[in-house]
Amino acid sequence: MERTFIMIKPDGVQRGLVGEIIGRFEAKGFTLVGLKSLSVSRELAEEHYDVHKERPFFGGLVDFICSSPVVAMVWEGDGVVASARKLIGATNPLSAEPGTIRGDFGVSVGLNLIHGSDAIETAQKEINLWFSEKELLSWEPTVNAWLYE
Ligand code: ABT
Ligand code: MG
Repeated sequence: MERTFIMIKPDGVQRGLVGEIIGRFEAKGFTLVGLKSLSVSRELAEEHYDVHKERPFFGGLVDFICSSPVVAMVWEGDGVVASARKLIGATNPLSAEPGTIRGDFGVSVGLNLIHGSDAIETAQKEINLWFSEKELLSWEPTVNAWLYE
């Protein structure tokens, strides 16, 4: 079953949006298989955003992610990687559609509340980076019988 890595960034946690954001993934019908809150080390943040390391915003981005606690999660379900990106909305919250997390709650690119893996391959890499095997569950909620034909 497909899995994706989702992180509520420091601004989402500080603004008290953790419950609201988790609720959207639950309501959609995805399955929570990993969840923890943590203070992110520079090493982890730099590895996570490695693709952006040559960009001018890299240093500030790493500072931001390490600035206060985040909530890291793994969600599972058919097509969850692409669907989660849709629930999250465009990178710039000002152009994100209403009804998406960034569209409903965000106003700036630097503080865009939440991260979601951008492809199945990236998801696998990010899940391995943020979670150990034993922190992840393997289970199927009985409600899934009413979600998938
Ligand atoms: P992430 O889910 O955080 O990876 O965001 P997303 O994939 O939607 O957007 P990308 B392009 O990966 O941006 C990564 C983080 O970098 C921030 N950023 C990006 C800037 O601050 N300035 C910029 O010009 C760009 C392009 C936004 C993302 N994180 N935050 N916060
Ligand atoms: Mg990205």
